[in-house]
Amino acid sequence: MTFIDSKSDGLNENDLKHNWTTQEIKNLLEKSLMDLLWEAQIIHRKANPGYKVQLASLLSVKTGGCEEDCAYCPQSIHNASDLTTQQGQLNLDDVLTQAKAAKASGADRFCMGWAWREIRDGASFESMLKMVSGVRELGLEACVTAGMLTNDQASRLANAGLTAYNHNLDTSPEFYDEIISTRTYQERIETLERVRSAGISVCCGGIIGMGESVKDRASLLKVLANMNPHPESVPINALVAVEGTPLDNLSSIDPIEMVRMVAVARILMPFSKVRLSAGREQLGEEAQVLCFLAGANSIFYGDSLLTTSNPAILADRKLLTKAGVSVNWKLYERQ
Ligand code: SAM
Ligand code: DTB
Ligand code: SF4
Repeated sequence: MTFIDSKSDGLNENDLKHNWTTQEIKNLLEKSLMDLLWEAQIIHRKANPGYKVQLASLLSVKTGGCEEDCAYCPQSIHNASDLTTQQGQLNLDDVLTQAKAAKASGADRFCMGWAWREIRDGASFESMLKMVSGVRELGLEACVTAGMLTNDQASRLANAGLTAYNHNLDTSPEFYDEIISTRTYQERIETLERVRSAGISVCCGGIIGMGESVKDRASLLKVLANMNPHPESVPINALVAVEGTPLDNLSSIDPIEMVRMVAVARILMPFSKVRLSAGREQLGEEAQVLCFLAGANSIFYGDSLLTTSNPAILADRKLLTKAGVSVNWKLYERQ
């Protein structure tokens, strides 16, 4: 049973369920696509009236040279794709210049990434805090993704005004060892708890297309949906298979798999921002529109993700206009 049986016109937090089973979620993932989309639509329109899509821009502040061995990631020193020699670490001015440009293009969230296993105290962390407050002063939401953190670091980030911390679980607990060996699922969960305790919004999602089964996808969604409260933001990435990573020979997923994943995330977590994240270039316009129908209400916006490319800003504006979803158009008009 899902919220489709709800008698009220709207949905409220009391309607949310946090005791999903893997089988219930797998059944949703395998449901007839037409029925799944209909169910996701009903929930999306009840929970998030008005069809708004948030535009979030991404910037890699520290690229490559990461000690973790995530099989999908071009920034790991364990992968032949490591980008260490190509890029350094951006300074405060560089970052704020990019944040201003993102705002001028219409983004209202600015996400900054550091290819670290964990945050360490010192000059780079002090600089991160200044970047967070600088981005907030521009009137943008600020999100950071930088690996594991301590309680003290989480509270300092909260004090600097950080809106959200991104820390993905990536896949199911059962499949995790196939993808990463240098950290545990439990360590990821503990970081997420520290973020939550510091009063920072949680951004946590995963990647599909890494060779996982439908049951693994269901199991990942179970962990996310059974969190109470739900992560405020749930990025759904399709693997970008980068040459030199152990997953570089995997073929792209069927775009409909992405539509299904988004729809089920929407059904399970009605009020969360479901972010259609990496892999949009491989999806094509029609599948992206289906993802919006399925309840995706944010995209990464800007010509690049962290190290790989993303659809061009102009192409995205056209697509969003064509789909008739609303974004913060006033910012566009100001340009
Ligand atoms: N090092 C930090 C961490 O892992 O939390 C932050 C940066 S890391 C690049 C952020 C997220 O990007 C990862 O958790 C993963 O979900 C996503 N990601 C990285 N490489 C990807 C790829 N090739 N395709 C899809 N998503 C990817
Ligand atoms: C997320 O879930 N996806 C974004 C953001 N959070 C940090 C990162 C995608 C990275 C894709 C590969 C790259 O560009 O390096
Ligand atoms: Fe890449 Fe983050 Fe894994 Fe490092 S921890 S290899 S940056 S995904």
